[in-house]
Amino acid sequence: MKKKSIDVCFSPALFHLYDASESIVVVIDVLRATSSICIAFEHGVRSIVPVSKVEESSAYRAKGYLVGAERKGEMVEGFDLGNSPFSYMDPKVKDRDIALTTTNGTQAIAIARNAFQIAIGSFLNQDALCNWLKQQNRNVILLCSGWKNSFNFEDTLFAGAVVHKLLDSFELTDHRDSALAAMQLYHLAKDDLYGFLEQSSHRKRLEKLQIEDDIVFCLTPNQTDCIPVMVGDAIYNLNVLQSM
Ligand code: 3SL
Repeated sequence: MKKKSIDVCFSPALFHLYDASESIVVVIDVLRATSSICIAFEHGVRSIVPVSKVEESSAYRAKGYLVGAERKGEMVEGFDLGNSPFSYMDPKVKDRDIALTTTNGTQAIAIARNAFQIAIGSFLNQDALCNWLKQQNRNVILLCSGWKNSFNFEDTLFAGAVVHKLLDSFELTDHRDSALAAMQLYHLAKDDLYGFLEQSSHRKRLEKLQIEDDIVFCLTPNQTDCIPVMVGDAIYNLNVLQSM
């Protein structure tokens, strides 16, 4: 049987170049939206509705949702949750539905809406995600959220880690070098991801907010087996869906 392909999109602005209609798109925002989403499900969240605007998230409160909003790396005043994975390690999130907006991650999810399926990836669910992707018999596009439509290192490094892990089971697309580039970058960085990111824009941005702990945590692989997937307008934990 012909192998399925794996490809990397460095930025939401490039996503129109990809045909996602028959592919699984893995949305990646390592620092920090997709890491927080993975860890939220690990702590028992029922669903997360990703929305683009702060006001949209706020409107969900009336429907009984917890509401989350991040802008400029900080929780927006008046919301229940921001974008730190640690804020989702709280019994108050268990069994709750959450509406969430973040600067880049939730926008990237919106851009991927024409995909056959959307999954959420981060170092935190790396192996569970890769094992699941191997079983799907679908082309895979790894969509890096980047920063305001520009390339960033951390999302590309995770995309590279996934390409590296799936190389035996998938083939690289032959008309683009992004998957190869992501994997080669990952090989340069893999022994010290935190150190490799020292000069990176988002590490510096988050360090100004004194949240180095978030960065270290988000770069630590395999802290959950949750595979968040989009069903309709919301993200659910696939493991829970499959056990129903
Ligand atoms: O861009 C995003 O979606 C956020 O993850 C950015 S931040 O890490 O909360 O600053």
